[in-house]
Amino acid sequence: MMKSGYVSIIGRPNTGKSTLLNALLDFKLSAVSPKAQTTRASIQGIYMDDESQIIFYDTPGFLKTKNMLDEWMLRDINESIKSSDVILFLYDMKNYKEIFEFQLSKNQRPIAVLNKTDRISEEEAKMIERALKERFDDVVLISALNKVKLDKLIENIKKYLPHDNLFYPEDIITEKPERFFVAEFVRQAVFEIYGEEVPYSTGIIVDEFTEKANRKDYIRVKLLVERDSQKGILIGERGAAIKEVGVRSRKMIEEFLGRNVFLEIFVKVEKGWKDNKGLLRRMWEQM
Ligand SMILES: Nc1nc2c(ncn2[C@@H]2O[C@H](COP(=O)(O)OP(=O)(O)OP(=O)(O)O)[C@@H](O)[C@H]2O)c(=O)[nH]1
Ligand SMILES: [Mg+2]
Repeated sequence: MMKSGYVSIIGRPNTGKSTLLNALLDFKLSAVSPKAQTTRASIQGIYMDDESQIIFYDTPGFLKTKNMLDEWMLRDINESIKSSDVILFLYDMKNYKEIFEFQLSKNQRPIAVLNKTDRISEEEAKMIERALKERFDDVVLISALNKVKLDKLIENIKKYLPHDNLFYPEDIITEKPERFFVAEFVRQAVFEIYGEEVPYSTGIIVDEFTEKANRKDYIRVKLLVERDSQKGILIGERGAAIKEVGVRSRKMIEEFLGRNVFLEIFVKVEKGWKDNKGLLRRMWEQM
């Protein structure tokens, strides 16, 4: 009988949650970058094999909240947890001692997942595994980047899938709207191209996404920054930097959609957008 269930991937920024989702789906769905807090909203990805359908949520890495954007992200994490049957607590070698404060109900199963095992020795891995086993019944050691032991993780999750019906058609990989992925890939490009500060100050709004018969889709994206200086950095000398954002994100968007698009990107200074309810709502609506 087919089994199914919902699984949240929870953890500190940069522990590899989005890398894990992409690896499990064998599809680039979620933005990945070496910088912390790349993911801003939960991303749903649907895994399917002969025995099961697993709906994964990749969530934003959680930190202390400093503004309304952070609070909305935390709310998003909690929403994902609430609707999940299994919670993967993703650790790396730096933060495995940490105890997360999320409350689970008694029919929700936690699984501790140590990621990035390719970066540590076997002895270190064993030591961390023992430490995690004191707090968790289920501990799995993986490398999301190298796709090592993901089958073991899936096996472990399958023990706890509670439902015996399928929630989604077999060939679907996500239910998120295409708009969402446009924003996601533009953000990935912004994280790739700029230094430490600017990516965190940049908000992304997909202003327009129109499909055109016999022509390329038209997509207009607005990048919000907090200060004029950031606008200057985003645009770059003679517009070179923003052009690069366009080139890279268009490539990812086209790969995802499987068709060509016409992408225009604008930059606007919007002081305090991270605390602006109307703008945050617009960002969340595209999700
Ligand atoms: N060596 C190694 N690096 C990894 C592994 N998994 C992820 N990474 C790297 O860790 C960095 C962060 O990965 P992400 O997947 O963006 O991490 P995240 O947890 O989604 O981060 P946020 O969205 O910011 O919370 C990237 O540079 C990844 O390539 C792994 O198994 N081994
Ligand atoms: Mg992420």
